[in-house]
Amino acid sequence: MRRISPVLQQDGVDSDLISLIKTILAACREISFRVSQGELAGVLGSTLSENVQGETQKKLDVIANELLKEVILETGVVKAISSEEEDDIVAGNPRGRYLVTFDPLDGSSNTDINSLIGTIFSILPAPADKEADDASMFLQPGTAQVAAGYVLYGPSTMLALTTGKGTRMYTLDKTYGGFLLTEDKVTLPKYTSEFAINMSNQRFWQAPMQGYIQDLLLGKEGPRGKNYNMRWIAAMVGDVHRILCRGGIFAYPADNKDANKPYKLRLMYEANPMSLLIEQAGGLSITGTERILEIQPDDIHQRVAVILGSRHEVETCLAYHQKALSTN
Ligand code: FDP
Repeated sequence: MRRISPVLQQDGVDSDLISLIKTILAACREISFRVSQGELAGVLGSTLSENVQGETQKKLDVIANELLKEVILETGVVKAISSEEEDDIVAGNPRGRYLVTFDPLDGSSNTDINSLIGTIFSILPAPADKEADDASMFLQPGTAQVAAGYVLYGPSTMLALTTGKGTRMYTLDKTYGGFLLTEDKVTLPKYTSEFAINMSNQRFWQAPMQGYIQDLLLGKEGPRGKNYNMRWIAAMVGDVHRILCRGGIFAYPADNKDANKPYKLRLMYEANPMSLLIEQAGGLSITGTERILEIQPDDIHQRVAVILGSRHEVETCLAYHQKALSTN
């Protein structure tokens, strides 16, 4: 079985980028250990970082954020980081070549019930002509990502990673402490009969999404002519992992539950890295009107509608949106 470095070297990935990815993964291994300690995490402390010892009464998402921030900034190759857990960006080395964005613990409400959670990360090139504390550096479309991935803390700890040459999966070998390649070429089936959406929001969705899901629910008797199954892990990282494993469609569409917050998921910390992983595995990722990876961000914390997964199913969902636009 292959370790991660030779695989990335074979893909021609820059050595600084390889060491940055490996540093992120070292932090994720530590997070994996902490997560596995569950309720004991705040009592028993760390295996890796001296600095967070003694501060372990904090919640796991705060601990994960601090671990990642600390080790990433220590690499010297990162100009700034942006985290879902931080209001502002944190400056690093002014000459650093990379920017890192991350959601330290996605699906964090699942921590209380010992269910799936994960760390999502995205790496962008750092513009040389801007100061390290200039947040506008991060406002690059998802197509600019040089790497994206997540580490899923489940019954086993798994990494899904892309550097633009397909999506691969690795499994953490806890006996030797490293990630080993377990799926060389993740390929999404084009067709699916499984969907993931929080159905409790149904009445708040816009008409195209209502129509699309209604037709899935009609099953064999409806226009889609087959029965669909539903899954909802309530952690995007878990739902996307299932889709990378066996196909499906995931949607967190716009809703009018709260007029000030029509979208739930974050572009830079969730939608962009997941969209790259999905597209690199042959799937599609859209908002309903546009390709997510082409969105020009205007704020580091902005939120978007997300519809991603098996190509044919996402295209079908898109057709409902386009039809509504053409009849308006
Ligand atoms: P969470 O708020 O628990 O961090 O990041 C947002 C997210 O989880 C996604 O991971 C998940 O898909 C979604 O929200 C869950 O939303 P619901 O609360 O509507 O189920």
